Amino acid sequence: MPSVPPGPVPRHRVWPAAAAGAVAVGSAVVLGELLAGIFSPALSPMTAVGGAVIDAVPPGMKDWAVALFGTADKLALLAGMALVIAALAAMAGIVEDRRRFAGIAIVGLFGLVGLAAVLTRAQASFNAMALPVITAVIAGALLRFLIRRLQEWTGSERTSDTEAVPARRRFLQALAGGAAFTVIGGALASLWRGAAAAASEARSRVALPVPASAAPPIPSGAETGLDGMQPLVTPNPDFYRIDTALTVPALDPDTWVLKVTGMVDREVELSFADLVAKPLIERHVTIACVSNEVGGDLIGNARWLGWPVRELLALAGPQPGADMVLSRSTDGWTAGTPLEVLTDNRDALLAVGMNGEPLPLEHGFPVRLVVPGLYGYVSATKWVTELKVTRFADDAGYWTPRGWSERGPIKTSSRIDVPRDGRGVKAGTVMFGGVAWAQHSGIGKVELRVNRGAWQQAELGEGISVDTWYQWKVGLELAAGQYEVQVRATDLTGRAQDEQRRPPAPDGATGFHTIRVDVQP
Ligand SMILES: Nc1nc2c(c(=O)[nH]1)N[C@H]1C(S)=C(S)[C@@H](COP(=O)(O)O)O[C@H]1N2
Ligand SMILES: [Mo]
Repeated sequence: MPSVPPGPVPRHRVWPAAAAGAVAVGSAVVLGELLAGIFSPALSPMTAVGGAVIDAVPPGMKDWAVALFGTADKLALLAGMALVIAALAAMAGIVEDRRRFAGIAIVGLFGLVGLAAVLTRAQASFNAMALPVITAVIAGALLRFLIRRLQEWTGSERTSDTEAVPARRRFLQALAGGAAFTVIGGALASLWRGAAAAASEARSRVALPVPASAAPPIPSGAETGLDGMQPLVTPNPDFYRIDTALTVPALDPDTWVLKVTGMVDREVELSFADLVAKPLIERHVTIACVSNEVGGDLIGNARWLGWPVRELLALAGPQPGADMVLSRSTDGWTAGTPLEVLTDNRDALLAVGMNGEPLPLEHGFPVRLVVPGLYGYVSATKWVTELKVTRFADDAGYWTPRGWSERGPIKTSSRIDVPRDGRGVKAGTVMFGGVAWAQHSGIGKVELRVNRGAWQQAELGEGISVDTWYQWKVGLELAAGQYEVQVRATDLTGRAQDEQRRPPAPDGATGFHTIRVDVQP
């Protein structure tokens, strides 16, 4: 790099330095918003900062803003934030050009403000905290890069004529690239944000009906009460999320329709209003992902409100020969479910509610399928818009041609949650606890063994139903030392969980969850 002779900063460098600051910070903020759009709208740093601003301004000023901008008040706030950020970023550019790291310090302050805003939000999570940090780090790096290019250009202008023109071009190219990313990415991010905001708004207007058949009450003996156990009913924000959707689909319940097509006597169309007017039932069902490793956490239990799928299928009248329902999501994703499972007496639901709320956007708003006993990839279609009655011989769900089995009944399994793997505990009676599941058959018993010794029966919590997981606990007498502890579940028909270790592909992992326990004197 050519050395820069000392002297006053030339006036013509102020504007390019300001532009470099604005472009660096703009690109990083846009990247943060795009990442939020991809992972979850709830992670958006701009939304967190905006929310904190709304909470902080005095009520009088809020009224004034609403009076001035009407329903565009949120948009006005975002535009205002963008202006303030651009101004501070331009300043950071100018400052960084004069004094190395001074502008980066300003950018770091931005990151801290974003982080503080996230921490004031209700859904503050580790992931949400990562985004402002990533944004600030990238902004700082881009700022340094652009200012370096700028200084190479202005430096070379004073030292060599031949270097100045290419150096200028390099700076302007980097600047233009960043500006283009900011504008195009920003437009994309605001489109996503608009769609997600509209869907959230529509969701907040949904009033779920009272179920015609309420969920059976949770038995008092269902929870073991052991410290460190996962909640028996998984709260929505903690529920695992798996899907192929790059951005969360944003559907409008007012225009949503579900079509029943294919091998049926009559095609049926169902609107959201039609659906919620049906006699809905509410049930606890534990759903699981086929990718869940033994001992993994891609499983959750919720109280789902919905209409039995068999009632809808009965209206359409499946034709003889049909053996599969291909459910399709608005984004084209599909699952192939045996027709039999959707027409037998189990509570397979077209669900609209999750734990007393409309489905969260990430979990399929406005309507998804929930089928007790089957892995999600062959049953739990979110944002569902079509049920095609067909045959396994003619159609296949999304994952089947990609190496996963055509059929995916959930395998009986169990997990040790207390103590955590590798954790040290005190010698004496060591309490163990966890969950076990055999959806639609129910759990009959859970046993533990230490260092491959004899199986010892655990105390089994009362199940909510055969379609949910069961909690269990047991105290074992252990002297100081290192132990390997394994768990095994047996369903109500007497079938024990498969001992053979197999990976998740092609139809679900098997083997015993095994933990190490370090017992201290
Ligand atoms: N539209 C759509 N629905 C989908 C999927 C998907 O990729 N797209 N994935 C399925 C899989 S593999 C699982 S395990 C469950 C997960 O549901 P959850 O994200 O609500 O926990 O959704 C199912 N429904
Ligand atoms: Mo899954």
